[in-house]
Amino acid sequence: MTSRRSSGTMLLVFLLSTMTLASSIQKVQGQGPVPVISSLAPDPVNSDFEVIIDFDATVDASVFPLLNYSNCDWNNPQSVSGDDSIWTLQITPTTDGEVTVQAPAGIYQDSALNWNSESNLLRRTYDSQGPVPVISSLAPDPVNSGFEITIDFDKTVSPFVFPLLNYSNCDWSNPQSVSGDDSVWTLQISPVVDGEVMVQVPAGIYQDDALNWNLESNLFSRTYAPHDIAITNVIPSKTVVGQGFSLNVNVTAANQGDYTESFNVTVYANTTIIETKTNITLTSGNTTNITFIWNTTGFAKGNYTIKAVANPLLGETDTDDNTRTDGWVIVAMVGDISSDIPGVPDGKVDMVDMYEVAKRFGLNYPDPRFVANFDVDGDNKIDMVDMWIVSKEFGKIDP
Ligand SMILES: [Ca+2]
Ligand SMILES: [Ca+2]
Ligand SMILES: [Ca+2]
Ligand SMILES: [Ca+2]
Repeated sequence: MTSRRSSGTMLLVFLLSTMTLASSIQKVQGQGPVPVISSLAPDPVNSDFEVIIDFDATVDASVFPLLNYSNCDWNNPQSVSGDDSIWTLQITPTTDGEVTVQAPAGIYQDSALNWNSESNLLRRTYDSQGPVPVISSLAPDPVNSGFEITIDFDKTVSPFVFPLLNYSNCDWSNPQSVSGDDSVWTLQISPVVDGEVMVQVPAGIYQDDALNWNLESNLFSRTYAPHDIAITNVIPSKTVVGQGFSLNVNVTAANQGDYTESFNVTVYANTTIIETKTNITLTSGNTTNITFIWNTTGFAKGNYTIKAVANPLLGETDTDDNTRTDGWVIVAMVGDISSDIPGVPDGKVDMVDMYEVAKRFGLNYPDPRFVANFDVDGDNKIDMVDMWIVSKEFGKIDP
């Protein structure tokens, strides 16, 4: 009996403890459903987007007006699970900024009549505006040389955007990122010719984080007004000169820039300076003729190439045209002014040379028949003096 009563007590204890356990399980199962809101939309987002609400229990559409939401409207709830526990909802953001959606606690019950607890807070940043790049420069206007511009793209970009720029009357080079996030860059601009230089970032060449395409930038412009002197002509007055005599080198300089300039011009025979003229003043757009005198005393006989150089101006970028090499002069034995090839000395003073002077005897510059080579002393007259100089040397052969 004792043992039977005893086993009956143990059964009771077992049953009681089982009931207690069942009661505690019942309490866990008695917690309300926990809704979860998610979305496949990127963050930031630039348009309407869909959210998925897993209610964790069957609900009907009457639950939606009870949602908490900010900076948006919702519409079109669609049940996407057979038991109406999972729904989708279209969210239409109102203004740029944070959009939130949340299911509050206590708006529906599960089959055991437990009220739901609140969902997670779904957040998205709504950004509907494309970035607006801004181009600026510290360069003055007008500008007289190459200059730097700064482009604030307002978003991170890579160098691939640069070939997509719109630009006119210039080249660009050397893009450099100057902000840690690659949103601000500098670029070197090299104007081509006088006048307006323009640079613009066109719309639609890069996107922000919300995948909005950029808008076009301001139209950046500068007037390129360069300092630019050029030597446009170098003409020696003769191609043959007796050693020790003089000739003229006529140089034409042009001011192709936009400012009155003062500059120096040097004329060379090969690499030897013939003469430098300083402080030549020339107004914008004008030209001037400058006569240099080359006294050939001390120059070895031979063929000389004539070159004129205008010193580059401060800030001048087109310097190639400051040097012009044009024409040549033979410094020859006095009296040797021609040969079988007219006007080319042959190292002999003979009848050919005499004849060239005699044939033009009495002609004075600027008679079109006047030939400077045969005006031996360079006084612009072919006369007895020239005849005399040649005849005095008659028969000489250059050693
Ligand atoms: Ca030029
Ligand atoms: Ca120049
Ligand atoms: Ca000769
Ligand atoms: Ca003469």
